Amino acid sequence: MTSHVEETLVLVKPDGVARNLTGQVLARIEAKGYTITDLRMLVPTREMLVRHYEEHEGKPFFEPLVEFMGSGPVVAVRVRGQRVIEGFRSLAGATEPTTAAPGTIRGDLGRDWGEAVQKNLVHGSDSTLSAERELAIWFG
Ligand code: IDP
Ligand code: MG
Repeated sequence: MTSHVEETLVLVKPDGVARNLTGQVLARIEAKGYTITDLRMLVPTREMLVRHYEEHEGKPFFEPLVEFMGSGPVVAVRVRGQRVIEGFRSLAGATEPTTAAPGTIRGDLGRDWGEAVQKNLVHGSDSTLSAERELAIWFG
């Protein structure tokens, strides 16, 4: 069997930190069996966020997204495991918390607040390329 041990970037977004859900997110990652290999809390700069979300530049939710992500502390987590990139995306659930499946972080803990940006508690890298790029932004 092929080994795909890899690392992903997880962010507990400002809504997750403000709602005191950081522990629950970390607990779900650990309970699943993945390993947290680095972690930091910071208020990201606009420059970091524009780089992080470069694929979304020009979309109607881009400015609200950057503003929201810079509105308070974020917990950045480096997570390691076999197929963890795909595995954490599955734990996080769909982008829209209203329809994210129950059992997922977004489905269990999130909801729509009627704002220009979906506040959905967590970010997870979506590919090995994104993970490497994003980990460099958040952990240098
Ligand atoms: P993902 O976080 O599930 O990978 P992306 O499409 O990469 O979703 O979008 C990045 C973030 O931008 C989402 O997590 C969400 O906070 C926000 N977002 C994405 N699409 C929309 C939208 O259509 N309306 C409002 N906010 C959105
Ligand atoms: Mg994404």
